[in-house]
Amino acid sequence: MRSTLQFGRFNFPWRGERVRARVMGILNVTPDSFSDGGQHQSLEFAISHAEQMILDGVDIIDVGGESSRPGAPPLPLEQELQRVMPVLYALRDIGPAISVDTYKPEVMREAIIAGVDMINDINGFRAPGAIAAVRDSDCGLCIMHMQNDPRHMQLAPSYTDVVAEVTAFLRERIEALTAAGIDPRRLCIDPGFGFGKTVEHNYALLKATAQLIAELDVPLLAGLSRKSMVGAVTGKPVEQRMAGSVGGALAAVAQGALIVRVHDVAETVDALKVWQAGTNLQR
Ligand code: 7PJ
Repeated sequence: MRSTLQFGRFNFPWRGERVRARVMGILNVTPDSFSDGGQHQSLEFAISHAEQMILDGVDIIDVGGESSRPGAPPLPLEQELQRVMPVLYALRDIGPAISVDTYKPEVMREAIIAGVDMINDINGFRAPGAIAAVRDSDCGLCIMHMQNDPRHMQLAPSYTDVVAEVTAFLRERIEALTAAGIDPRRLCIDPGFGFGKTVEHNYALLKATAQLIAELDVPLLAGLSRKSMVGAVTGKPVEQRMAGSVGGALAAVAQGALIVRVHDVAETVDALKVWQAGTNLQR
């Protein structure tokens, strides 16, 4: 029975007694995430943000150059490389595992050369060349479900049975990756909250966390930090969704999620520590 996620320099047990939920901190290197642009300034900002996340107890730093907010236009390859690569090289040996949030095979290849531990693909490695780009590395692969593309995904999300359809999609992608010779221990899955889903779809999927893990036999990453599904339940705008996001992370972990992808690392780490100390629940 597979029970360890093996990715790059790291191994995370995800089933059995030694399991500890892990925190992936979001590091956006989009121009709107710092004041007035400039390559040097953005690198300094990224490094100091990463250093703070390390103090806060982060396990994985997820570096992303392209905004995948609903309606966002795609970012040209050269710009994505210019934003992301200096940050990946700067952070590679800083301590925690390093992940890159990209769906472009060219960025995947460069990131692997830079030594990242995980490729986090919102497109589930569906781009032509994506599987070939990651196959011969040892990095982890996060397979996310998305209906449609970021520009169109929230226009009219539609499913007959969202849990069944997301499960079938993820199963097909796991099969495509393993058929290419990729070790299944490198894989994790993600239902893709907010990516072509209504609030009802998102909560149906969150409630199905344990079922997804059981059916697909792969560890699960949940990313709902500050998303509209949190706003829908709390009635809070994005800048007031921290506590709601921590609540959602705990809901996912309580149902067996291994990794939670968050903006608020310190608060999530504290919540998980107390959660872990106060429960005998086992995966
Ligand atoms: C996710 C992601 C997510 C994974 C983004 C945002 C939008 N990668 N990248 N899962 N979301 N694996 O953070 O609000 O949910 S970008």
